[in-house]
Amino acid sequence: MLTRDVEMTGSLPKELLLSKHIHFLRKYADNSNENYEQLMVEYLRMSGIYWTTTALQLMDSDFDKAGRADILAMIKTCVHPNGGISAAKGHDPHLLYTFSAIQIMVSYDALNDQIIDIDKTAQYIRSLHKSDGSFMGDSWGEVDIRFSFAGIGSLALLGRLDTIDLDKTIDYVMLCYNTIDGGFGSRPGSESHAGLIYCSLASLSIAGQLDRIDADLLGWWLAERQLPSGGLNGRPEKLPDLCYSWWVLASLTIIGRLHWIDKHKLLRFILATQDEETGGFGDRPGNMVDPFHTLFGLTGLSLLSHQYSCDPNESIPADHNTDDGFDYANQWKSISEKIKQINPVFCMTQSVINRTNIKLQYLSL
Ligand code: 3PZ
Ligand code: ZN
Repeated sequence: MLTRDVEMTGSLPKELLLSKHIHFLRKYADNSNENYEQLMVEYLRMSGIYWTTTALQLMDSDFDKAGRADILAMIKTCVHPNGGISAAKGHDPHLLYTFSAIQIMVSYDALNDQIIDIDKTAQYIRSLHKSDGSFMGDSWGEVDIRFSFAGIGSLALLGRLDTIDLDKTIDYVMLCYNTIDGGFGSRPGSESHAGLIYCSLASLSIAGQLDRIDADLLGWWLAERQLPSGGLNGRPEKLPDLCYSWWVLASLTIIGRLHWIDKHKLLRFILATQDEETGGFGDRPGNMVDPFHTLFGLTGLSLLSHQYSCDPNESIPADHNTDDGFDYANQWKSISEKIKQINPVFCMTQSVINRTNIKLQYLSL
């Protein structure tokens, strides 16, 4: 069978370029109102701020206060009378941007700073919940399992999960489950896809219903996403893409099977997607960088390095070329010291999630 993959040749970065990434992201984050307008297209702006600030929080403990006031003021201009939040001022509210805004506010511990009316925003989310348990993204009515996660995740962060019938919501998520590979698609009967698997597992984790899936079958399918380059794809026959490091690794972490992939090979792929000049990460080695892939490069490294530093006795597989310019043992330790722990369900720093009362379920082998 032909494997679609990328070549890992030429001079590719082999170390984490931490200060370059901070510099790259600060161009977006500093003085947010002005720079976000220039650098992040409007229809994505709220999510762009979430990707950028979360990435910075992972690397920089002093980041906190710098852009806080500007960013909270920007969010306030996006809150609609119905409680929904838009990507930018003057745009229509949408569940995805409402979720991004709530994630940003929780990370700044600003839920009670009078930016939103929590009751109204919970009611907005409830208004998008249909009687079959599915979620629409906005009043146009499109249904997708991504919106189920955005709805459940938003309400969990607001402390308002009791606003909806959670069991019914999860029953709908389970309608999108594929018994053939243990994965999930965007709607009932749709093909499995790693991004949608992440959304489904995160929803099941929040609801404490992970026992409804076949974790071994799904873990196997997820581990098969790894290609010879070390990178991961989102479904069979596709090229590797850095953002799948996150969708796949977060999924494997939730089901307690992160060690089913070759983390050393993946480390090499992730580091190779950095841009040595500008900072930031792209989808594949040599490609253009953006804040989205920069966040998911860092979160992938966070999951891998923190799991590794918890288990320092784990050996490097014998088939690893020790001449490849990598000092694996030291790399893992130094990366875990530079990047904070990420929460695999919410994609927010673990210290922020620890401040909340949210209970999450994880499986173990
Ligand atoms: C990217 N979106 O639809 S998007 C996204 N993609 O808003 C943001 N991997 O052209 C950035 N591809 C870059 N900064 C890409 C978010 C997509 C995912 C596209 C992509 C990622 C490969 C082609 C969907 C959460 C939220 C949204 C998505 C997935 C997960 C694009 C294309 C699409 C989009 C934005 C820009 C550069 C950044
Ligand atoms: Zn991608």
